[in-house]
Amino acid sequence: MTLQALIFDVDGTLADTERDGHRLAFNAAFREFGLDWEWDVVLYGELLTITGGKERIRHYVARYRPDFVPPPDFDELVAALHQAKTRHYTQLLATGGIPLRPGVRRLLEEARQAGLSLAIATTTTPENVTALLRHSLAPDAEDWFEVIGAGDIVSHKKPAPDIYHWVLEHLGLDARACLAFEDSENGIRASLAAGLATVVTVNDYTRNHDFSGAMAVLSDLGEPGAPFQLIAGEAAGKSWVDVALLEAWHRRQAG
Ligand code: XBP
Ligand code: MG
Repeated sequence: MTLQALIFDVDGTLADTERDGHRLAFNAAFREFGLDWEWDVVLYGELLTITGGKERIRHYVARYRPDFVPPPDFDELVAALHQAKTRHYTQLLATGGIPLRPGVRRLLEEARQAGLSLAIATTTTPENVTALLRHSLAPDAEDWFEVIGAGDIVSHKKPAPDIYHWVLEHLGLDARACLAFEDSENGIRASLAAGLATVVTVNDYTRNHDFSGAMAVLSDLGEPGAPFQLIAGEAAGKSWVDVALLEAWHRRQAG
């Protein structure tokens, strides 16, 4: 089976959006609502084990704020907080706040030229994906992706495989014709459970995660003149990820 599509996670994979993006937007929303909640860099790393912003807020209240008595309309409060967070986050992206990770633009462009389909599988809110693609990749970048699976369209977020199943179904492809790109343990658990060979690029929040089962674990996708570091797996002697390396990985996975 030939390689036909690449499926990308967003947060932490396309761009380092968590520490100086989502985290700041959550804090801005809390301030806007007069709450004294402040997620510092270390605490946010712990909170990232819970995927999804609304789920993360609920987890924080349950685990870290025993003093907070949830009002009867807590569900609405969480929804409103999360809407404000999305507004702050997309505003930050609109000012060009967050660049793509090394090699991402180059690989996406090369893959398109090679005729591979591109897709996205993420737990983040659809507006966040659109804003990142538009402002950090290209004004028309949404059109580069055949399928964008995001947020609440599935009821179980990563590490459940549901979002990957949804994307594969909409691509009309078997998992064996695709490669996934992830940055976190929850992410690779989801992609592997959907039967996808997965390439991992780590970041500061995820470098100590368990990436058992990954095709390769890299510092980043690398660029000519700025090689990746190979953390686990095999990379055919290459120092940046290109379509030829993806095809080699894909052949190896097919056995
Ligand atoms: C990472 C996440 C997201 C974001 C916040 O998603 O867990 O929840 O931190 O997004 P992925 P929302 O790596 O799968 O893209 O607040 O919009 O839920
Ligand atoms: Mg991620």
